[in-house]
Amino acid sequence: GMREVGGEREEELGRDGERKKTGEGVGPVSVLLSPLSLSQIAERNPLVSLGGMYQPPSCQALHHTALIVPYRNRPAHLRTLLYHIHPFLQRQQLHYRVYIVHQAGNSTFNRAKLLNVGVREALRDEDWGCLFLHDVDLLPENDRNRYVCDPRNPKHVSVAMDKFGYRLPYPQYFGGVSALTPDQYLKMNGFPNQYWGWGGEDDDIATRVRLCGMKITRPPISVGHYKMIKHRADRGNEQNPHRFDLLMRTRRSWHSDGLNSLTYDLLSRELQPLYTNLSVNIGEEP
Ligand code: UD2
Ligand code: MN
Repeated sequence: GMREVGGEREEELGRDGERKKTGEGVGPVSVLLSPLSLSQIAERNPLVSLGGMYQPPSCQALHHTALIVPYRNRPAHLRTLLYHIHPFLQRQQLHYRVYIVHQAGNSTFNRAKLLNVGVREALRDEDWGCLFLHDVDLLPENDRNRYVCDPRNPKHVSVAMDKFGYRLPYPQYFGGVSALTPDQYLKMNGFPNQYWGWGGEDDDIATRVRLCGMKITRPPISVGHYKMIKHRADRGNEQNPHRFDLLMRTRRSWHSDGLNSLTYDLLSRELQPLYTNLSVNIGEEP
């Protein structure tokens, strides 16, 4: 997005919505800010293996999804996402792995560049059929929201968030959660690396989709329901004052700025019980 939705305060999500144990077709699910520690969450997910990987034990998964999360300094949100998303993905019987792409250091946050790093690193591990690019603070509320790709077109998934009154804020909106096959991602030269700070990068991505001849698909509003954990603006992710200028140049820049111009230093790759942590130095705004 380009404009901020103002005045959010930090507060707990509502009452405990302890959900049903079994998965099939339960429809809407409720979410809560996780009171559990990482090790308690890991205990509850015994089938998740080191690095945050899962394969259904009694069938051959049809879908192979990498969940990629741009991240810095949101420990409570990360715990809540993991608490919620592991059971959610297991109910879908996917083969999946969770990647946290951690921007090391204090340079201005760069969400889209972190996503590029996550994709490149994830594809070193496996031939993923689907890349799910996911904000840390968004929790899917409906089990019918399948974390698989549309083979024809990039999919924007978080179409109905509580913070926007469960509607799309504007037609080209592409923020939050999206899903692309590696082919779709390569075709658009990945995401822009030049957006430092808050805003604009998602609109650039939506423009790229169009410029390279694809269309954005979306699930029905009732399926693409998400709760965003309320939060303040982060230090180090101030509104990007260049975003409007950058957006006017997308048509000219997308060929040369993206996956083909991506540089970074991978500082570490740690296999945690619930996720693979990629700590990366992505440099700073020139
Ligand atoms: C909106 C979009 C988001 C992105 C952003 C503009 C929604 C739901 N999401 O999010 O996709 O387009 O606007 O850049 O509308 N993060 C950290 N640490 C930080 C800063 C950011 O981990 O210090 C990550 C985290 O995954 C977070 C995401 O970046 O969810 C987006 O940042 P945000 O949540 O502060 O921005 P928001 O909610 O306005
Ligand atoms: Mn957010």
